[in-house]
Amino acid sequence: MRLLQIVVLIIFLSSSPVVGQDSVNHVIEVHNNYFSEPDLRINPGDTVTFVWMEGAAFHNIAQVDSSSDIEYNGGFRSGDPQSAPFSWELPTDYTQAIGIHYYVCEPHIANGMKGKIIVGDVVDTAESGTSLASILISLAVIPTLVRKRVLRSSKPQQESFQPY
Ligand SMILES: [Cu+2]
Repeated sequence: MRLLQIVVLIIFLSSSPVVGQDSVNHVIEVHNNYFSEPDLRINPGDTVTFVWMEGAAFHNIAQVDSSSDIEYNGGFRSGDPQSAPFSWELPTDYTQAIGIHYYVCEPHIANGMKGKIIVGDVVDTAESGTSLASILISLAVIPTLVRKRVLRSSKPQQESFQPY
């Protein structure tokens, strides 16, 4: 009977919802020919709302395949270009999809009006220059750490001897 109670308790605990981090509501301001957060990193489950700021005219958000792409090829799109006041929330399909989502403003991509939303703990290849450097540094440090540990573990155990 005691065992049954324990099993029931374990099942109850494992089925109770895990308390994760609170989701964050991000706002990307749409200005004339730029986005306020062109490199936004979010956690899956956060929300992203684009808000057309006062005076912002004739903009939209259209997903593209890469940072250098300029043409919508399916995916999310806010619709035809709009002027303030207007807002558009990125569908949850995308805010929960781990990866890098690139987008442009179709009328103003020639002016460089574009951005990206990085969902989750994804390494952005465009930033891999710094990442590569940090990997190389870690690789250089590891042998030193290993050597220290080996030396420490091969020392005689007399350190633990405590004479009274
Ligand atoms: Cu625009």
